[in-house]
Amino acid sequence: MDIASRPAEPAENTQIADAAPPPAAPPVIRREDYLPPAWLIPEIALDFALGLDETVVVSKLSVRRNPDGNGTATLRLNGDQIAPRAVTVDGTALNDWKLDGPDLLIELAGDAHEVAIETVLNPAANSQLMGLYASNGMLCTQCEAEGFRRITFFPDRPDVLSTYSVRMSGDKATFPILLANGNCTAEGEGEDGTHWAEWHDPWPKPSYLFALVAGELVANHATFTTMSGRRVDLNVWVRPGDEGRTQHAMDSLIASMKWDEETFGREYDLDLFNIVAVSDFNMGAMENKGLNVFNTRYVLADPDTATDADYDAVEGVIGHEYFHNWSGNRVTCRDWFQLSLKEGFTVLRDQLFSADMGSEPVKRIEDVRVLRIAQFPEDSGPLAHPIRPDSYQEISNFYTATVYNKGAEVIRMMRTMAGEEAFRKGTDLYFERHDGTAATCEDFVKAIEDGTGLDLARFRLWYSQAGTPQVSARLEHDGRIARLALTQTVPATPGQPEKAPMPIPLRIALFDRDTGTHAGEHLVILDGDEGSFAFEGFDKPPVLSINRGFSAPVAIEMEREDEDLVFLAANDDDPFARYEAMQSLVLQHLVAAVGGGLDEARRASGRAAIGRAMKAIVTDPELDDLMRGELMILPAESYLAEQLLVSDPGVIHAEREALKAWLGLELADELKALHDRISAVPYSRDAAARGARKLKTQALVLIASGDAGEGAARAIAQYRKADNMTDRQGAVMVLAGLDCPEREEALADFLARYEGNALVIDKWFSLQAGSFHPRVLEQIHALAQHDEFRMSNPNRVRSLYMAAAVNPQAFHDASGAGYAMIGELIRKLDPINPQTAARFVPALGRWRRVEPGRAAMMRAELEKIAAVPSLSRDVREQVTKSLG
Ligand code: 0A1
Ligand code: ZN
Repeated sequence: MDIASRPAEPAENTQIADAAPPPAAPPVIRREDYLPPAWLIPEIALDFALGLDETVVVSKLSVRRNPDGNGTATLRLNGDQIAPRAVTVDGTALNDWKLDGPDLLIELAGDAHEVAIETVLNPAANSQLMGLYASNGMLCTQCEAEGFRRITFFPDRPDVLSTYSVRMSGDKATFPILLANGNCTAEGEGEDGTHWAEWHDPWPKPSYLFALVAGELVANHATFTTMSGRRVDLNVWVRPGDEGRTQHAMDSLIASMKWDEETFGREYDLDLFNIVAVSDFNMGAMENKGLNVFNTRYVLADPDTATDADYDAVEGVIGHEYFHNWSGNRVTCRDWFQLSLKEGFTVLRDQLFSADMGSEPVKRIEDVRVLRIAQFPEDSGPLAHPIRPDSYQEISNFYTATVYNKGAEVIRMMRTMAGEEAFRKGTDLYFERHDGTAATCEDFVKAIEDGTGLDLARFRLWYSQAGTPQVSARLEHDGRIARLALTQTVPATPGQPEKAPMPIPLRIALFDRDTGTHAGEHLVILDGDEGSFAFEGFDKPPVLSINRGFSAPVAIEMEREDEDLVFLAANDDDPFARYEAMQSLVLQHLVAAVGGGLDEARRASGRAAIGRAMKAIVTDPELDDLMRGELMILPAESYLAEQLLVSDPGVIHAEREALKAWLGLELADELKALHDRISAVPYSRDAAARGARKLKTQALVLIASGDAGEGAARAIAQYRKADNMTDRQGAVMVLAGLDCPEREEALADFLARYEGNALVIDKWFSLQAGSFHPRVLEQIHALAQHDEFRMSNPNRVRSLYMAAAVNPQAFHDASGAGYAMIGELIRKLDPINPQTAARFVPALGRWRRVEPGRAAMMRAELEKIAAVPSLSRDVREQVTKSLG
């Protein structure tokens, strides 16, 4: 594609770019440059005089020379947008401290000193939501990864572990509840309506796990008795009025604590565990020691306001944060390059937990879908990085699907190769060896190697190489032997042009076409560029079921007859493989259609095969409805785009929508019968009723695709009759995409009904921004002007703009207006909240994989962002890499 021949940029941008000197590139931090800290801080005492507009912080550090450090006399304390108001060393005021950029440098003569520093903060003005900030009248902190340095000067790196004592005081009416890590050791009344509390955390921790919360909060309280008989007080703290929506979070916490004891032998280690829900939060939640801070989204749930998917997300995130107490807190990371050490492992743990709490196959399918939608594109784009990156400019940009979800897949492969029991030996050894320390990914692999007996020498490549391996498979039949030939290639990624082959564990089975059964599953490990595996005892060519359970995070390439895929979709005893067969069947058809390679006859036969398979799924009496719902989901447009080097998102969208419409008409009777049957199932939280609800909306989507009138009539009926959010949201989702009067009725009612409920208003925004309505872009622009829209609240920004950025119809509008909208958002949001702004860049960054006309417009938007001189480090890194 010839980008140079594009029309010139608008004049104003050229002027900005010409007038200002090019912005300095942020420094690159490299993994290979790691050095142990020169100074350690075994203890820290923090005193906070709290106020929303002014909080004074006095920090007292016991500073000790690190015998393993480089011996320098200079103590470097990181800072970020703070200034020292006073500094003392061993009680004497210091006047000759130096600032090096944002950092404070203090020269120390001996090996042990007491350093005290005073800083003043304005939490109400902290729109980045990092460090200490005000949210909805309360104060809270977010320190991971580098937020602590926005509170006080400190060696803000995860390998400096300290014991924290915290005192806080403030107006009792404004801050009736005062919380920090660990246990409350004393509290009392002060003068003029103030009060104070002291907290002590006996477990040494890095600064990123520090937390403080102060405000008007109410608790759902319970207790948990650990396996060794210790009683733990549990609280879920929320704003008054929200307490009725906390029981599911509490139940999930108790279930997590029990599960971690039973599954990983991990016991909780404090007498108190607090969870606080805040409405302004950049991410999902944070595992601060003994004081988890959560986005309200992952705490509050009741049937009237939360969907079944929301319930599952609450359970998963509560589990995730709780599991961090061991995989993250007791054993933390040596440096941020090791982030996947805690995140990959903890995601695996939360996935296994959720699988045990609900349906294992359905959970596996959901996890793979997320990986394919979020991680595969990352791995094949300009921001691709290994699960253990080698360098970064802004660490916030590395909280990615690669580090989290691919990280979990990599550990899952070790578990698959070792078996559950041996894997547990490995994790026990890991916790035992590294408890109380800051460890590396290498430490983890070594412990698994030693504990399981596996040889993971080559497997370590999964930590250092980016890119999704492509495995091509061929099955040959000769005499009584079936021979599986496999080859792998790992695609080149930025900075990694050459790749070595990696060990890929593939669970496979060979099915007899006549009986629909197989003689047992095999685990084959493709360890080199090529491998050949022979299986005896087949008189006829068997049907291959490969990468069962998605045993490896790879893309399988294989020419398959439609009839084999229809066979597997109907017969495979591995539920994931059944889903996969259905996905492949549809994918194969749509890829051919998008590529223009289908004549009418092949289009008709392809559709007929899909229709047959779908009909079998819709009507199979053996299937439970939760699983049926999974099997009915068509591959996402972004996953379809992944199959092609360069694609036209407009054609992908049109072809996929056309297939949905065809299915809706072809299976109209079956779908209507299904919708009628499941509409009669009463609300309950059991699996059968949840399955029915999931299916209700799936059926509705296809019915509406085939016949908009029938869809609208059924959707509004479902909306009016709904006694829960799953049904209500599903109906609004379908209506939001239709041009009909019922749409306006439902949207207006939904808004009025949930006035004042921020999480549900978020849904109202995202349902509209995510719709395939013909005028969706216009609607999004209008929503941005709505009274309820707030640029300062990340949940609201995401509900409108992330929904738009992942909506192919809005984002890839042929006019380029979708790209311009996201570009403008990034420029406007960056000065307010750079972390959230940077999360929108990857959507534009995929321009190389898009047809030339749109690609030029996407690139132009990135250039326009790059021309802003005051860009944050977060956005600058992402934009530069995306253009590079
Ligand atoms: N460790 C958290 C994720 C997290 C990271 C950074 C944050 O800063 C805004 C917040 C949360 C987790 O994995 O849950
Ligand atoms: Zn995490």
